[in-house]
Amino acid sequence: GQGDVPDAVWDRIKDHPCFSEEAHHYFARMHVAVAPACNIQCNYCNRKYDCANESRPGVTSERLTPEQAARKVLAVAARIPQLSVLGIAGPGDALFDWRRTFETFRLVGEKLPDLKFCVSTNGLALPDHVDELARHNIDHVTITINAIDPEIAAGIYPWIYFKGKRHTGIEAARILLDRQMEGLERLTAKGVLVKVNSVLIPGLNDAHLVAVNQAIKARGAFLHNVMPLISDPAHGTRFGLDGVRGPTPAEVKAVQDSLGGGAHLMRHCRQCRADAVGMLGEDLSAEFTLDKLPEAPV
Ligand code: CLF
Ligand code: SF4
Repeated sequence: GQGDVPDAVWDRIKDHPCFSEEAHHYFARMHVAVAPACNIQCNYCNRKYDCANESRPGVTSERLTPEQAARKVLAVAARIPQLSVLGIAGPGDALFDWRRTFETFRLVGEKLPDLKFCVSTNGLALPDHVDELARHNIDHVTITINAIDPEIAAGIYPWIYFKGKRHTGIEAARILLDRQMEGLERLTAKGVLVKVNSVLIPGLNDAHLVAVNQAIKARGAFLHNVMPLISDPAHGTRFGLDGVRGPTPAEVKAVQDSLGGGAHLMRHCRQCRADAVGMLGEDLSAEFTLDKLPEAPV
């Protein structure tokens, strides 16, 4: 093992570039942008671009069908031997349009049984898919949890779309937070390794992330990744957060340091786009656009 990580867990993270800082020097991940739709609205999201929870906002990924995505994964795996993980992280929510996500994993799994699968979600639909995630052998899941207090969450999420109905305000926040916690508890009860991403939004949740860290640790989260809000007016309106700036690197570090006793911290996140390909911090996605893929049937 490594540090205070038991050997049995180390075996499950040692080739995952996000779950192990060590692994990111040796292993590559790729994302396929098969999940265009989202079931919530984050105030910091500009829907024209990728899900800002897991991905660098402000870039538009090429939307793929599951078949196109599988072709792309085969092409990348043939060219990048360090590829160890396939993640689905948007551009919307990976579990809202869940059929596309699981069909992609099914197609890829038939050809590349050793590739690890990874999912990132806002958590609203998560409790409905815990068993399906287990069936696809998905051992790594990320939930974006920006708050555990509905009052704070209501300032981050103006609405959610849940069971055919739109909810707003505190009611929406309560439903979302309950579903996130339920999903986290049920995944960790099954032994799945869960990472929690929190977007640090100065003035909104910066002082609150200590409480988030404690709550997720108590429910068995394996890692906590505090990522900065990327605010760039060039990327258009973030409708609820006018005037809110992104934190400085020093502010991010101060919050991370304040979480010392909580869940393990991830400090090497590169806020990848929803179609990223390569080592973390490297992006070869331009080499694998659809027009460049071989037509091989899958
Ligand atoms: Fe992708 Fe996310 Fe899986 Fe990694 S990214 S779905 S856990 S395989 Fe990694 Fe990229 Fe940070 Fe995400 S560096 S944005 S944490
Ligand atoms: Fe945007 Fe992602 Fe939030 Fe959905 S979950 S609104 S895609 S940032």
